[in-house]
Amino acid sequence: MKTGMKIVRGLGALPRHRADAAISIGNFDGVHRGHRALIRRLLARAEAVSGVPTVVTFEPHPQQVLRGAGPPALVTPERKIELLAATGVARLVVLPFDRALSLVEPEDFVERILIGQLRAKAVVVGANFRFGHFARGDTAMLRSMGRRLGFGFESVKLAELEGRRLSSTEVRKAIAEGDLRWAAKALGRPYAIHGFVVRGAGRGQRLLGYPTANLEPAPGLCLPATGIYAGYFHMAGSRNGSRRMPAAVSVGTNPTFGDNPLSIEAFVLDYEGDLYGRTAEIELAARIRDEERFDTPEQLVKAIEADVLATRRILSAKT
Ligand code: RBF
Ligand code: MG
Repeated sequence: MKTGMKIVRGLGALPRHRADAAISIGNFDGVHRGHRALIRRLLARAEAVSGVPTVVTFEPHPQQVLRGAGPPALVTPERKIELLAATGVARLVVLPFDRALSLVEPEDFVERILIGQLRAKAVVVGANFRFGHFARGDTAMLRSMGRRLGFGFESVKLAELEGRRLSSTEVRKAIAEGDLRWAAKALGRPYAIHGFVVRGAGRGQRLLGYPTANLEPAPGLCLPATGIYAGYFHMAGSRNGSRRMPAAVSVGTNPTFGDNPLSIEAFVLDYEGDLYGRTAEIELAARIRDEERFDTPEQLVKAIEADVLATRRILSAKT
């Protein structure tokens, strides 16, 4: 993974003698294949204008400020930074999004921030990009302002993947519907829920013989439809580095045992040991079935046995 991307929080933190820039602006939630295609165009334009390839993003998500809630996130802020750094972007400018910024007219945003502060010589955005007060700014405005004020402009068409638009919104929808296969294709990696392993009911171990690691997800993350999935349990920072292990994953309320809060649980294949208290990720590769209410724990055990076989089959077909 390429490192060395400089993170600049707020315009006040920009270097005093700053170089010209080629800029992409957006939320980049998930850093999916469409984002990476856009960033490849950014890198090409940056080269052409000898500018620093720069991504400008907002925190919190503008909808958080404008509507009181942003969309569920596809990655944690830390992971987004790692993924962006891996694309070869040299600088990430994180602008705090607040009321005042939401009121800036799009022409002022271009003149004061993109040109005045960031010295934009090229701007590359997705075709659906909107910005400025009332989201009045669009690609047509950027193109004509570029001609007038002397920066290059390129808009990148939104791609489709298997008849579905390649956008963060569609990836969120796919995850919420349980279509983790499409989500993985769109992201270029399986969707991963980042979190912390907490103590569960203990029933898996005691009653079923299938102990599960219960994941408390990081706040704001997109959660999949309830159901049983094939995936991986990935624990960070163990003594022997990070480990990625096949897992059969349940997302649901364990209806066989009455009313329970939603839990995200991984039965980690071929592993014995304690996973409590760890930071971990559960990667979801594909959905196996709906969660069911069984009459007896024995029936559930039979179903889990079949899920484990299905998990091995699905995961081995992928590698
Ligand atoms: N619980 C259910 O009530 N219905 C299910 O269909 C179900 N399927 C599961 C499949 C797998 C692979 C795993 C690991 C768990 C499943 N569970 C299911 C959750 C189970 O009830 C839970 O792990 C224990 O009750 C311990 O919390
Ligand atoms: Mg458990």
